[in-house]
Amino acid sequence: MNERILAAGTPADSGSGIVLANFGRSALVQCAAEALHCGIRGRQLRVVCGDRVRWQRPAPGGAAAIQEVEPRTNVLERIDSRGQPEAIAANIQRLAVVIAPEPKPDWFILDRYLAGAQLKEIPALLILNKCDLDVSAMAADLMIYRRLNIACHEVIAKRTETLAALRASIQGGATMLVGQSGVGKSSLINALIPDAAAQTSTLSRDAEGRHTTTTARRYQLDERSSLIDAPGVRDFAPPAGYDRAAEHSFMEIRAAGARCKFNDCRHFDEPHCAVRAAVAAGLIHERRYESYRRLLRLFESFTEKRNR
Ligand SMILES: Nc1nc2c(ncn2[C@@H]2O[C@H](COP(=O)(O)OP(=O)(O)OP(=O)(O)O)[C@@H](O)[C@H]2O)c(=O)[nH]1
Ligand SMILES: [Mg+2]
Ligand SMILES: [Zn+2]
Repeated sequence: MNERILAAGTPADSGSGIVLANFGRSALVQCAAEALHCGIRGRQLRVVCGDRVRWQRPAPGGAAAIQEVEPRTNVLERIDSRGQPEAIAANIQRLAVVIAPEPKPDWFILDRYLAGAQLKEIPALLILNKCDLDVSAMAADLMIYRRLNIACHEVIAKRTETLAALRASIQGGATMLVGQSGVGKSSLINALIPDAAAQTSTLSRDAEGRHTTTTARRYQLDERSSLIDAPGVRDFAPPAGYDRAAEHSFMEIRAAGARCKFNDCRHFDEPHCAVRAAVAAGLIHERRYESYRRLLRLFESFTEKRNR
């Protein structure tokens, strides 16, 4: 927080704060009670939502610029089109993947978000929003995640009385809401934080005039807790980063994989593969196995490109 007490009308010349939103070469930084627009020093320095930063005014009364980013406890990353990791948000306590009956769920996106969290050891939970609509078609798929011990909160954003258990589970630290566009991430944040709309400056409207979120944005829930609203996605994949990342992304495949005959088994067509045996026996769900195969193929395609 801001070390200097601000005398009325005199802007402090340095301080620290948390990045609320990043706009490329500038960012909105929460410092004590005020949100400050800051530039970013140099060309190398990159900041993301949730970063703790120090800022300074190079000239007295001039524009503030972020000088350095404090070490991150973790960072959620996605893979870009060249296979490089791109940071989305930092210092996250938990990742909440929001799904809804409408838009129709893409379970592979859900699996890849869970994979991204698993790779960074960030605890994950599911939020099934829009339970005022017919959710019966989702029951079988949701059972897969319940069996993996991933909590799933069934809510209706517009009815705050449905949000009590969810609210209790996001106490302490930052919870990042991710998922397809239109599932209701921003609606949930507005319901959980009544003054979130007042904190908002990054909502934009698309061609049909709908509000849609364009950059990750952090909101204060209470003294100890915050929520990060993320833009909706058409696709998401975590970066590989290290050997066997695909296997490490799927907890049940990693567990079964320990019993494969070969240490370097990819669980594709190798003989005596315990993972394929578990899929055949119905112990690992086929769709999760397919998610694993797709992610492994994606990682391998980037490795092949690099080695070419
Ligand atoms: N029926 C119903 N509609 C909801 C509920 N929650 C949100 N909606 C509607 O779903 C639409 C999308 O909501 P948003 O909160 O903008 O969704 P989002 O996930 O933030 O979307 P992006 O910012 O594009 O990623 C809006 O028209 C909301 O009114 C709900 O619980 N039930
Ligand atoms: Mg939104
Ligand atoms: Zn195997």
